[in-house]
Amino acid sequence: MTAKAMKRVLSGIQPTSDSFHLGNYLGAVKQWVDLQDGHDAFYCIVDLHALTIETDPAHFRKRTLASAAQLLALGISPEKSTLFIQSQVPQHNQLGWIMECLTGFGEASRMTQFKDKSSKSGSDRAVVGLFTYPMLQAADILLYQADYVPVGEDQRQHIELTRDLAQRFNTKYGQTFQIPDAYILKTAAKINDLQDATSKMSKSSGSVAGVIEIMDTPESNAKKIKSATTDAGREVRFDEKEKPGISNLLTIHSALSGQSIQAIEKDFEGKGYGDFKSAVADVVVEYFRPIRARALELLEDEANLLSILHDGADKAHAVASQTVAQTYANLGVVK
Ligand code: ATP
Ligand code: LTN
Repeated sequence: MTAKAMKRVLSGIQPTSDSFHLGNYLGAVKQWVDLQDGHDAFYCIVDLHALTIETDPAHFRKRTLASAAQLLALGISPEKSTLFIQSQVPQHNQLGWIMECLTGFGEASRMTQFKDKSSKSGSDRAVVGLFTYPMLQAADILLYQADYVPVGEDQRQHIELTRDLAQRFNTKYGQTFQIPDAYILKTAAKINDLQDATSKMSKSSGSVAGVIEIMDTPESNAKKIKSATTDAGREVRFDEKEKPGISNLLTIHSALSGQSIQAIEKDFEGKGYGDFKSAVADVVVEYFRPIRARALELLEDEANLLSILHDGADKAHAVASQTVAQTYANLGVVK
């Protein structure tokens, strides 16, 4: 199938930590890898979005490159997908501004991610970039005329806003943007914290022991799984209400081993939590061992990594510059 005949997919991930965690992979990146086949896929490391959180420059650079290396090691193929760094395509900022001029103040104030994040840092300390974050995200998507945006449920509201903005622009200034659909898999695993199985695994949760990082050593990850809090009783059974800890581990095992939850429950009939946790640790460690090694290898050869990203940025630029040119023309911007 030619790129033209394929539906276009776009998604982004923030380079806000040294390593992606298991939730990022099973909830997001795994879908990206699957969608590469049969779609014209654009995947973006959204470093400008990550600037809404204060970081030091050395960390920022390292994390951006580490994100790229991990995406490649996890299976994003530069032959199939366009993988690039957002800041290398300045059209994101250009269209971001247009989106800001189209968004109502009240509309932006209703974004729940903004409300959550700004209340966490205290509204006096929150930066304006956090408020305009969804408009930059809308630009990321609309620049590429994306048909589908694979994201987690938490991003649904931002995709709705993006659709509203695209429709508003098209109505006022003439057909310019494809209206994108959120692509949210019900079956995409939501992974919880190993120490607190009722809250999601998250880089900002603060609980280091509850988060499985892809770039962490096999020993450390095995230890974390073996010390995961489990529940009352001894039966390995999927029951999110009564047994959130065991259910979370069953979800992880099943997603990585490809075995059904029922089959795993059956394997552990009559065995205790200890045996089960050792088996989950093995599955996780063996799954990520070659991926971590590949990511470290990619990071060793920075010139090669940068060349992949520059090629991606060139391809992205070709599409994005056309969209901005059309947008400016429709707005009556003098050329
Ligand atoms: P933060 O803690 O800063 O909110 P995060 O760890 O939640 O960060 P994001 O960068 O917000 O990660 O998310 C990247 C992608 O990973 C999103 O598509 C999100 O839906 C997905 N994701 C994040 N955490 C999980 C999780 N625990 N389970 C499933 N998917 C997740
Ligand atoms: N806001 C998203 C990251 C993101 C994104 C995008 C996702 C930025 N731009 C464009 C999809 C499409 C997040 O926090 N996960």
